[in-house]
Amino acid sequence: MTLRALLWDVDGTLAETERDGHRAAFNMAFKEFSLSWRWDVEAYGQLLHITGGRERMLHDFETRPEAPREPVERERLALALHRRKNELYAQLVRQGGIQARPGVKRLIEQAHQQGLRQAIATTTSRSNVNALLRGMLGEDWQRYFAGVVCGEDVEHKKPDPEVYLRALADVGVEPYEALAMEDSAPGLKAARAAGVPALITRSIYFANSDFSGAWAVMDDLDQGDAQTPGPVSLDALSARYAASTPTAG
Ligand code: XBP
Ligand code: MG
Repeated sequence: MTLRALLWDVDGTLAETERDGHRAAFNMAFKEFSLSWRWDVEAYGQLLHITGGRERMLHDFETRPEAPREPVERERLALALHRRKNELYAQLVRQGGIQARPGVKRLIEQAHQQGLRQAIATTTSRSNVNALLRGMLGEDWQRYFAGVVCGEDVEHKKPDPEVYLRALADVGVEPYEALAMEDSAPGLKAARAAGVPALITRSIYFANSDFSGAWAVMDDLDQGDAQTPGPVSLDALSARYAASTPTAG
């Protein structure tokens, strides 16, 4: 197999955005809306199996006597909270609170220089991707990516493969010519269902998840693994990819 494209997840993969980014911003929004509940670090980890911030809140409302009873009201509240949460998240990111994970910028840069196609394949909102990538790669961050597929662009979020199928179409390669860069179990499931091998870099919230079926599992791109010791370069990844079979993912 020849590696021709990298498809990047955002939350947990490009940066540790969940615990001190999204979670903190959700709690700030709850407070602003005079809601009594907060999501602590552990509880948020449990809630992460619901992908999509709005969907996550709607799920959590089920357990909150304070939440509106009518479905329409619940939707309205979730939408308003989510909008505000994303503004607060962007502020946190702009303040410099969230850094790229080790090796991420190096690999994006190398892939760009060597002419690989790259896309973003995420469940998060476009405004969040914009805020994060501007800080990480600069004002013209879009030049690195042939496609940016976000939560708003799909009918079904991860673990559904839709986001990966769209990203593949954007980069114009076959699933067995791409590598999904992921951190989570729902992300791995989505990539595999699209036929794309996945390299997992374990993030805080998915440190102990079962990643069987992944193409590779690393702590991060500076550390690598036994087969590809860090710092992981694009050349090393391409060589490993060339030696694997389409079913290896
Ligand atoms: C990320 C998500 C998102 C973020 C919050 O999953 O599930 O919901 O937690 O972003 P992945 P929004 O990394 O697999 O894409 O509030 O914008 O949904
Ligand atoms: Mg992720």
